[in-house]
Amino acid sequence: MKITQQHIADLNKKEDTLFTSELDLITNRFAKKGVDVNSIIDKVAAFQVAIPSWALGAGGTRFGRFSYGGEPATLEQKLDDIGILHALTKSAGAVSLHIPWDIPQDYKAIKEVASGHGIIFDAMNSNTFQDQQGAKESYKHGSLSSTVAASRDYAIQHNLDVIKIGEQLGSKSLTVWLADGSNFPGQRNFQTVLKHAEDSLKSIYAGLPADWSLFIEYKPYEPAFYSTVIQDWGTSLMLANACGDRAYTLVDLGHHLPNTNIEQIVATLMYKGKLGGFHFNDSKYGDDDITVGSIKPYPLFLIFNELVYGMENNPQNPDLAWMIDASHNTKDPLEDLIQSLEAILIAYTQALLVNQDELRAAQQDNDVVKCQEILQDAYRTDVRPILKAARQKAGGAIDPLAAYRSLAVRSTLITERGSNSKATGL
Ligand code: PSV
Ligand code: MN
Repeated sequence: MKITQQHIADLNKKEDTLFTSELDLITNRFAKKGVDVNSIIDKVAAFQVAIPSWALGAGGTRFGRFSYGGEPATLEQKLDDIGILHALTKSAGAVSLHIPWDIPQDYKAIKEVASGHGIIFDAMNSNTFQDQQGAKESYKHGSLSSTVAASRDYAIQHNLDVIKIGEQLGSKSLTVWLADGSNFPGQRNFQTVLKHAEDSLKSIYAGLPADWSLFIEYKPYEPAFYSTVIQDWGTSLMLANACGDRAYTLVDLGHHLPNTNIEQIVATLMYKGKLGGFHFNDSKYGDDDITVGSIKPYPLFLIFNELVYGMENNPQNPDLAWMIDASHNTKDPLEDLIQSLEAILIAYTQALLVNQDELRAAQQDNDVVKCQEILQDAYRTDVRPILKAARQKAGGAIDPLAAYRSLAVRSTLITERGSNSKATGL
């Protein structure tokens, strides 16, 4: 199924144009505070988030997985699904591939499908957390940090192979998430595994093309339950520094212990020019991978407040590779992704509404109450009319979820692909 510009135009015509008067109210209110809503509309329209190739099917847990029906069974179909998301939202113009789940068979054809949808290939993701069929070495006792030298070499080679695949697609970055860790005290020598991880990452970095970046993701626990080799942002930053200038830390919202001040981590990394990638999701307990903004929208806004400050004030930090890293256990994956994209853009827009100069002055005056008022005035603004205007301007649907439902996308996909087709991934 392909959504055409005509579909969008017809649906937008039917959309309630009430939002324009709501938009006028916001524009006038914030103009008085020295904030230009028209320039915010342009920034929001330009914001693009990569969709991971593993997030287009219904996810699951180790206890079970229930397919949603009409799931994309091939990489082409996954790109088609992202094409649907992008046509509706105009904010999903990139895909992040996971290797070996999605190795292209015909590069030329895959690139054509992607460019036909206006999709670029963002960060490539390696997978050294599972043994693949026919694998010559096992990751049972770790990969880049394994006690077994052959397993380390095998994992390094896999990452170099992923780079080769990415080069053929036009990608410019590699994300390494290392699942290595231990389940029992005493099982590993912490210093030895850290040294192995560092040496392996340096070998991968040495094979990185000159215009590529390396993103090092961290996570406190899971799949290992006692220790994880790259458990926190400090370890990730240390390893990135050991590799070189084009190695960065990647922050995944779900990869923190409860109550961690993620906005402060973001600020620290950007100040050092070392925040490279960002994975969006939300959680109640751990790495739950649920819809962005569904549990903790205020912390998400506070994180965006620091991201916006960094984007505007830290030229030493590169443009970020944004990606949604969520699972959709009981929802239509495409509807869930539309909801996540909406939540991301809402938090971004609210952060853009903060008058940074006014905030800086209140901070300087130690007017704590005013600082809070400035932030919460932005956070408590219903910014959805700004999102609608941005999408309309970019040629997307004013209300993407309503458009998705009125175009009966899921039932069309089920008719085209059947109700038993399954997407690869977790
Ligand atoms: C690990 O939990 C992670 O966040 C990494 O980004 C992986 O690549 C992704 O999830 C999918 O397993
Ligand atoms: Mn992630």
